[in-house]
Amino acid sequence: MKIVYTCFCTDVIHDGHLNIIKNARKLGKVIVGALSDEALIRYNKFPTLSLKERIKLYEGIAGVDQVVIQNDMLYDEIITRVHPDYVLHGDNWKTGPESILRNNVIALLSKWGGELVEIPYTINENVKKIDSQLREKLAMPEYRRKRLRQLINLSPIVKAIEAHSGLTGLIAEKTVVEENGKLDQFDAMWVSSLCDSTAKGKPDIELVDMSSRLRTIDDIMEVTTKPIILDGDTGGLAEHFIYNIRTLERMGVSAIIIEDKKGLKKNSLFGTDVEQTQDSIESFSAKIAAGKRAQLTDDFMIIARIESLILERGMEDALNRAFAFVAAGADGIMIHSRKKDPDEIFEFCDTFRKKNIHTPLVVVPTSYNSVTEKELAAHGINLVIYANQLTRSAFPAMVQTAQDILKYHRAKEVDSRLMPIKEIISLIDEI
Ligand code: SPV
Ligand code: MG
Repeated sequence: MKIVYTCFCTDVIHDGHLNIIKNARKLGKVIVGALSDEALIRYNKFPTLSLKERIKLYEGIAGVDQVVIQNDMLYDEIITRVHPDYVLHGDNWKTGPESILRNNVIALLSKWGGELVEIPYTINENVKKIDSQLREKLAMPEYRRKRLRQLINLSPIVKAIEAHSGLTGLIAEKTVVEENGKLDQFDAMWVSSLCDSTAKGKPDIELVDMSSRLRTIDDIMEVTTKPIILDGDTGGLAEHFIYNIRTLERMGVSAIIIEDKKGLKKNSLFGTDVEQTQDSIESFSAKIAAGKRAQLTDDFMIIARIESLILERGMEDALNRAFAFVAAGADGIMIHSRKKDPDEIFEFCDTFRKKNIHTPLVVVPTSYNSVTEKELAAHGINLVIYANQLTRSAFPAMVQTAQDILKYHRAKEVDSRLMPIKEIISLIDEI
C-alpha cells in the first residue's frame, strides 16, 4: 500500500483538513505529521493545545491511519523517516513565505522519490470563521499572558521587538522572513518607555503616565496576539505598583520589567552623563516582593532590571543585586549595558549562571549591537529585546520626506521612496 504524508499545524480541524484526509485516503495509507511546538512557534501558529492534545485530535479524524511528530518545519528528517510515496498539501503554499517549504519538499521528493500532490485550498465561511476564532483565542488574556513563559521554555532565545502603536504592533506580529529555507519571526513585543514617550513627543522620564501607557498597550493588543513585555521604568511607588500589576495581568500583559532606580528617571543610554539615582537593594527588593504578592496568576512575570553597569557601580554590585532580587521573587533579571561590546554582559551572565541556571536572563543590545542571538544564547541569555530600532528607522525617513517636500514644493520627488497608495489602503485587514 502506498504511503501518503501530510503535515498539520492546527489546533482546530476544519473542512480544509478533512478534505486533505479525504483526498489522501484515495491514495493509500494516511500518515499525519503533528508539527512540534518548537517548529510551530517559528511558523506563526502558536499552539493553544499541547502536542499530546494535537496528536489525539489528529488521531480522531476518520481516515487517519497514523500520527507522527514532525520536529522541524523543513521536511528533511520526516521524509527520510516516513519515506512517503505522496506528500499532500493545499495549494495555498505556492506563494508567500511558505513557498520555501514547498521548494524544500519538491527537492526532497526528487531525491528520495515520491510525488507532491496539491489540492485546491478550501476557503469557505466556516474555514474563515475558525481561522479568525483561533486568532482571537490567542489574543485573549489567558492565552497571551502565559505565552512568554511558554516561549522561554521552548526557545533557545526569545526575540522581542519594540512596539508603541497598533501599526508597529502589526509589524512585530506579522513580519516573517525566510532564511536558509526556514521561516523566522519575532516572538514578543516590548512596549518601550523611550519609544512610547518619543511617539508622543515627550522625554523618557516617566512623564507619560500609566493611563497613557495602558492606552498604548490596548492599541497594540487590539490588533495582535503576541505576548507583551512592558517597560515599567522604576515601577513607581510600591503602593502604586501593586495596582498596576493587577491591571496588567487582567489585560493579558505577560511581563513587566522594572529598573532599580528612583527619583527622576532618565534613559539608561545617557549613562553617567546625567544624574541618576540607583535604588537600594532593600527598597527595590521590597517593591518586587510587593508586586509578587499582588499578582494573581502564575503566568505573569516581574523582571528586575539592574542598572549597576550603566551607572558604573561594578560587576560585583550588579551580581549582588541579581541574587537579592531573585531572592525577593523576581521572575527574571535584565542586565543592561551601554558598552560597545558585550564583554561585561557576558561576564555577568556567565557568573550568574554558575549559581543560578534557571532564572531567565534578559538583555537589550542597543549599543553592543554586533552581538548575535546565537552568542547571547550561548551565554545563558533567554530573552533579547530590540528596544528602539523601529522608532529609530521611521524617524529619519519621515524627516527626510518632510524636508524634501519643503525643498521641491511638491511630493513627486519623494514618491519613489514611499509605500504605494494601493498598499497603504489595504495594509490593515478588515474583519
Ligand atoms: C526603553 O526602551 O525604553 C529602555 C531600554 O528602557 S533603554 O532605552 O536602553 O534604556
Ligand atoms: Mg525605558
